[in-house]
Amino acid sequence: MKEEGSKATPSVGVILGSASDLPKVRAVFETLDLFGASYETAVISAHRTPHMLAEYAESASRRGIKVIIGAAGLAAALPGALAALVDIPVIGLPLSGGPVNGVDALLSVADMPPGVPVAALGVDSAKNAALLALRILGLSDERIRLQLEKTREQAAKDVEAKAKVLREQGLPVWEP
Ligand code: RP5
Repeated sequence: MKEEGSKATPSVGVILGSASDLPKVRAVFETLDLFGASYETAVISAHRTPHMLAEYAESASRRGIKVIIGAAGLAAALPGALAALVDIPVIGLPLSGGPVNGVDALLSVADMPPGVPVAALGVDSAKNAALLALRILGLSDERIRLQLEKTREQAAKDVEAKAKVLREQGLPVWEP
């Protein structure tokens, strides 16, 4: 095993089942960056590199990674296999592609046996995967919690601003 050195442990592990998943996972990195959350990433396949997966699970637990996002397509065993080996919260991000376009990945991530929980996201819901990870970090990080609060408030304002179009179209808009 390679020496991991004295680098500070990042908060989030973002694990991709394949390098080909990167375009669909990009929003995870962008969202974590927006919040200044620290993360590390790797390509680890539950089926093709199972030993590396076990090694990563052990390393993440030992170093104190706080939450893991596992993103994979097809028969997406990655998040579940990680969850089987750690007590860290694991977020499963099923990815589209293949003959049934992500339904296989969605079911593989969602239908975990009792005792091995994975927080299953929607297909390609990369932004939500990051936001859920941030909410977990926000439990013990006041800066992130406050930034999440602001983001939620801004989202409400954005909806209101966009809804103006109904009034502009002369429609009878209900007001609270
Ligand atoms: C899954 O198989 C990966 O997560 C990816 O979505 C899919 C195809 O992988 P590649 O053949 O492109 O490496 O395990």
